[in-house]
Amino acid sequence: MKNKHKKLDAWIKSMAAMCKPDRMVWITGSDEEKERLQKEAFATGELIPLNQKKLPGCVYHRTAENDVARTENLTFICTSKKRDAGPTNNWMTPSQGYAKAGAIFKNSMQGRTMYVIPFSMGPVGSPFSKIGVELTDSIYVVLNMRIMTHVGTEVLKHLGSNGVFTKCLHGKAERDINRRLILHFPEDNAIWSVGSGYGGNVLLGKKCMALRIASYIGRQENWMAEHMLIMGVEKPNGHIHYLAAAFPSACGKTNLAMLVPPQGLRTKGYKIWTVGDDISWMRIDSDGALWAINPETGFFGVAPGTNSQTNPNAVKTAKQNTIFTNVLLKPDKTVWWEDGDGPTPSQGMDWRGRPWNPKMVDEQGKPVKGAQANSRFTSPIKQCPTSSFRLEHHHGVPISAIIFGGWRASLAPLVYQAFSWPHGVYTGATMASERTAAQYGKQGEVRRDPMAMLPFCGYNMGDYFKHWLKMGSSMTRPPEIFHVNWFRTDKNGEFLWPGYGENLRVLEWIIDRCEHTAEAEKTPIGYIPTQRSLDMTGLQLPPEKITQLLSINKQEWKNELDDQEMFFSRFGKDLPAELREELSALRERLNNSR
Ligand code: OXD
Ligand code: MN
Repeated sequence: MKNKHKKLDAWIKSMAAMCKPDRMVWITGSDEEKERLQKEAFATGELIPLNQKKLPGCVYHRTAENDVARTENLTFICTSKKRDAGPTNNWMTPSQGYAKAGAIFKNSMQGRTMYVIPFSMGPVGSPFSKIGVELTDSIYVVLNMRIMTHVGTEVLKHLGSNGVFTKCLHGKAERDINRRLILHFPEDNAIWSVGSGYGGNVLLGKKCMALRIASYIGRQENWMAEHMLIMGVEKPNGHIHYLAAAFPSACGKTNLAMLVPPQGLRTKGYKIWTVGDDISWMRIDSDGALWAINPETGFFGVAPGTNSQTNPNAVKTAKQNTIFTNVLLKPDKTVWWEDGDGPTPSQGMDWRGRPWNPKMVDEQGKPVKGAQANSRFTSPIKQCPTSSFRLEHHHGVPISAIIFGGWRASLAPLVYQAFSWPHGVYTGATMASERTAAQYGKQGEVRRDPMAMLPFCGYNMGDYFKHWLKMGSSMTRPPEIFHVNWFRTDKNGEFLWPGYGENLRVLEWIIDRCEHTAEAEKTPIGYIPTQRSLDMTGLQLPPEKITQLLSINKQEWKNELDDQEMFFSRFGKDLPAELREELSALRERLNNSR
C-alpha cells in the first residue's frame, strides 16, 4: 500500500537521511513477510531456528552481553523545562537529546535495512487506541512488534493521510553501552532509542510509548496509562469483574493475570480471564465508570521462574509462535531456563552462546546460569488458555477495582481497602517493595515505586498524582482501591501466605467488597477482612497465621510514615496537598487507635 501521509513521508525521509540505510522495507504484517524476515535473520545468525516439531513457530535470539535489561540511567525525558520531567526522571532538553542521539544515529544504518513498522497500541480503530510508527534496523524488533502490537497495512490505512502518530526511531548502532540512549520527547510525540537491542529499550510501543509518552498524552486528554495487569474474575453466577493491578517488577504480575483457581474456588465456579499482564489504558466512559484496554497483543514475560506450578498458562502460551531471548539452548534445539519445567539438561549453549553444563561455577564458585536472569519469552496473548474474549473490544472492560501491591516482609497486611479514592491514590503513591535476605541488596531496604510507575512516568510525578486525583473526582462510579501484600513473612522468614492460585481468595474478598457483600473491619489504614469473610475452603492455613497476615503493627506504621514523608519531600511544592493531608490523617488515626 502506498503511503499518502505527507508528514509521515517527510519524517521518514529525514530520519533516513540521518541514518543512511541501504534499503527501506515497509512492514505489512503478512505471514509471508514473517517467513522471509526469519529466513534472513537465520542467515545472519540474528535468530536461530528452534525444533519445529516440539516448538512450532518458535525462534531463538541472544542479545549482546551488556544489553540484557532496561537501562534506566540512560533513559531520559527530554522536555523544554526540567520541572516538567520532575524529580524522578533523568532530564535533558530536546535539543541536547536530538544532538546527542543524532551523533550516534548518524550513518549508523549504512549497509543495513530500515524497516518501517506502522503499529496500533490497542484495537485498530478504537477510540482508546494510539498509532505509532517505528523505524528500526533490527529484524528481531520487527518480529517482536508483530507479536506485541497490531502492525502493518491495516494500521497504515487507518492512519490515512493526516492521522496523528508517535514517531519512534530505533537503531542498534554499535550496541555500545557508552553510546546508548533511550530518549522521550513528549512535546514532539517522539522517541529515539539508540545503541540497544534489549526488548524494554527497543520495542518502542511498550514502555516508551504505552507508558512514558502515553502517560503524558493521557494527562492532556483525561485518561490514564498505567503499569497494570488487567484480569477478569468470573463469579459462579457468571458475572465478570475486571480488576487492574499495579505491582513493582518481580512481584508476580504475569502470574496473577492468568492464575489458576485453587480447587475449592474452582469447584465453586470461579474462572479467570486474562486481558493483559503489563499495561492498562483507562478512560472514563459514558456510564461514569473507568474502562480499560490492554494496548498490547502479546506477553514479553520473564522466563526464569516460569513453570507448570508457578504459571501453567504462561507455559502453555509459550509452546508455539514464541521468540525466546537469552534462555538456554538445548542440543535438540528446544529451550530451558532455571526454575523452569523438566529436568536440568546435562548440557547446552548458554545465553552467552557458550557451551554450558550444570556443574559449571564462576570465579566466586557460584553456579553459572544457563539462562540470563532477565531472559524472556514473547508470545501472542491469544494463545493464553485464559485469554479474554474482550481483547479486541473497542471500549475494553469496566474496572471494578484497582489493586496496588508491593513486597513487604512485614508492615502491610495481606489486603486492605482504601476509604476513598484520594486515600487510594495516597496508598498507590506510597507503594514500596523491600528487599529480603533472599534478594539482592540490603535487607529491609525500602524502594518506593508509586503506582509501579517510577521508571515509566513520562512527566513530573507530582503532576501525575494530581492527575490521579482529578480522574477520581471526574467519575461518578470510580473503582474501589485496594492494597495487597503476598509476601509477609513470620519470625523465621517463612512466607505466611501460599500465593499463586490461592491469591484468588483475596480477589474474591475484593470483588465481594465491590458488591458490598463482604464483611470488613475498619482499621486506621483501611478496611481489612474479618477472618470469616475470606473463603479458605481447601486451604489448610492455621487461624493464627491468618491473624498474623491481617495484623497491623502501629509502631511499624509510624516509622513507615516518617519514611513516606521523606519520599514526599522530594516533590516539594509539586506534591498535591491532598496527599499530605491523607498522610496526616493516617498519622492521627494511628495515634488515636488503641
Ligand atoms: C517489564 C518491566 O519488563 O516492568 O515489564 O520491567
Ligand atoms: Mn512491566
